[in-house]
Amino acid sequence: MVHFEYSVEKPLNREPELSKLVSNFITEEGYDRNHGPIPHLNASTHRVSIYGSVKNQLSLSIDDLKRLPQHTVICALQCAGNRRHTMRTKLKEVSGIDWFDGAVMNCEWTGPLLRDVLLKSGINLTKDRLKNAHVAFACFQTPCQDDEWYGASIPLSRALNPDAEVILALEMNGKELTPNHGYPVRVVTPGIAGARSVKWLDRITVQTTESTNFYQQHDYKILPPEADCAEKAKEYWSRVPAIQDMPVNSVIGLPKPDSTITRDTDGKVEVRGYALPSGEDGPVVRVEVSVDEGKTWTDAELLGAHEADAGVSLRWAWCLWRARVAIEKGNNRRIVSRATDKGGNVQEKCPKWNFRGVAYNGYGEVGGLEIV
Ligand SMILES: Nc1nc2c(c(=O)[nH]1)N[C@H]1C(S)=C(S)[C@@H](COP(=O)(O)O)O[C@H]1N2
Ligand SMILES: [Mo]
Repeated sequence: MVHFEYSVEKPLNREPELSKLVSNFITEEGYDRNHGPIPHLNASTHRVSIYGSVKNQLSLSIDDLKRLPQHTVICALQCAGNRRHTMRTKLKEVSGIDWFDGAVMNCEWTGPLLRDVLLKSGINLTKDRLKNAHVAFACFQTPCQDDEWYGASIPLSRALNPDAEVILALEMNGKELTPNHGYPVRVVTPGIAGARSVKWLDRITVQTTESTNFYQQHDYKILPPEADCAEKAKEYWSRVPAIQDMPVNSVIGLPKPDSTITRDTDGKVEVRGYALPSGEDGPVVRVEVSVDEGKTWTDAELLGAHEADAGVSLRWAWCLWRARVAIEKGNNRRIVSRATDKGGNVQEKCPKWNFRGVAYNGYGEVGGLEIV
């Protein structure tokens, strides 16, 4: 069930209900994040050009992309603004859409590796320029709220690394992309903020600098706390790096906040959620839950075993988890969670405030529980 009715007129931004989101390893109904209207493109005429510091410029049709070796990756795609609501309410007001914890989806994406497309073009850069080069993605199909087009870039070295599994996705969960999610082709950058996974992709450019687009230069950056208003932020945009890798994170999806929970006969309640690794450091290896604000922790069961048994790499995926924790009866009880990934990154209690409220990864939390 996909709603297109308002999607073509104004940016569609919405997230699914959290308890539903954490009930399936593969997300069928994910969030939508758009900085402009949603174009409905014709796959038979659409082309992606490969441009910039390449040996041969290319213009590839969707059929050309389908003829390249196809690669499938399961990865979480997360908006850098995910959990902004928590930063806003816990720390201080921030600027941006009031995302709760559902601006993330875990999907199976299929398409050619960006690496293969770049190698087909050939990179035309000397070794020393290669090091800091970027590969930029552009969509010119619709104007955005803050720029005439949508664009982003990632380090070229990441795109050329076969292990990084950056792909030009033609399919999501075994079906062609929907218009909302970038039909007929979008970039998928595992481990990297969703803002770089450009939808309705028109052009790929190998270049020695980052994308000049507004959303790379003046948004999606973790500004220092001194930059506490739009005016002060101005002097920081050019000095602060664009967000690439997302930080380790976990969120509690069940029980729901402000709900009444009946304990099992052993005095325990079930807690469920998702956890995300940091950038390239996945998978998540541990999730812990605490009913006493982090004084003591109980290990959660990680629910990825089935996928891992099936030989699926969980390096870029989220991890769904479940714990049964002993908790005393009472009002206004709170439960928190924290994740650790394979790289040893441990979720912190609370990150520093930043003006745009991006990359919030404080402990997962649920409050206002009445335990009976
Ligand atoms: N062309 C284009 N690509 C885009 C965007 C956009 O507005 N236009 N939004 C970006 C952002 S900020 C995110 S978080 C993801 C959201 O992808 P989704 O709408 O498929 O969930 O797409 C990215 N790619
Ligand atoms: Mo985003």
